[in-house]
Amino acid sequence: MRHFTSVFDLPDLANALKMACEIKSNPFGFQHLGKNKTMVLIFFNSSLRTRLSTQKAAMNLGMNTMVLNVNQDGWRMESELGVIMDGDKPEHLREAIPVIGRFCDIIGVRAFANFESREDDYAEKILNQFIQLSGVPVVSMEAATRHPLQSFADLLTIEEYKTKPRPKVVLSWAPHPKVLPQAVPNSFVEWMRQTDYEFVVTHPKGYELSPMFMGDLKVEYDQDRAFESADFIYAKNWSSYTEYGEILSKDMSWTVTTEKMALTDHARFMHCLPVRRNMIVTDEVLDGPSSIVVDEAENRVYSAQTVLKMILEG
Ligand code: SN0
Repeated sequence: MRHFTSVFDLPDLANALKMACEIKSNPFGFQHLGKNKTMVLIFFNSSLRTRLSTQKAAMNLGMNTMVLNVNQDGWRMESELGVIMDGDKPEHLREAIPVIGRFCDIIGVRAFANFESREDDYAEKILNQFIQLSGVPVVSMEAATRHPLQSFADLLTIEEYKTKPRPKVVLSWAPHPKVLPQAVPNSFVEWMRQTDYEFVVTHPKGYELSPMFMGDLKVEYDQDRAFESADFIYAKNWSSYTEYGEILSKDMSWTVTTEKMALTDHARFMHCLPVRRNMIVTDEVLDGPSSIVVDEAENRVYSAQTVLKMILEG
């Protein structure tokens, strides 16, 4: 594997999951792979778990890491071609990317959707420039349309907690005060469709995800029906794809509550974090025994480490 931007970059998902479990039980077993290798992590957007877990994963493999927060400590970067650079952006991605590539062996990039144009976001303009211009392997740490390291950790967590071979997993939209990308739900759908789980997506009308991710998957618009006999509730907010970047609803009747969790089959509650308490989910659910959000976050280390190990092994 050279680059990692989606589930389809993994040569074999079942094998990758097996490797993640092995790494989790023996995290320092492959330290030789990263000796004298450097990973640069570039952030165009904020991060807590992705930054720390990816650095930890690289360090577990014996790598060195360097972090650049582009919009805080770097030069502001232009990404459009053919512009007269007379504004507030002194550096162009076309030089910055190959320069960064000369300083390291792997680049991790976080570049969210910027919601100026759906076409540009869904073309993954920033991520693809890194792939084209850096000369080194590139790992997505959440791009405009996907968050594959998160979904890998989510799948690993479900595998650890499932009590039946074919659990019912529900992705539920929930309200949020701000415009959020579709990357996490897109990716979650993409990874769940690679499993044989019973998988249900529920959201209010107008929040349909891109057909590119949903394929022939049907939406259950009744959240209560979707929750019936579920084993895992994966809550997430996203903004509209069809009315791109719009907030169409803040309907608090979609918040995950103890009453809603009671409709499930003792389901576990999952969220990628950071989570808006008492908007997405009540304190009672998040602080209660069904919540596995911290274990889910811990697994970010092992999903990243599996990916980095596969890249280091070529
Ligand atoms: C990001 C998102 O894609 O939804 C990252 C999740 C891993 N989440 C946010 O930006 C949350 C920001 C907020 O204001 O709650």
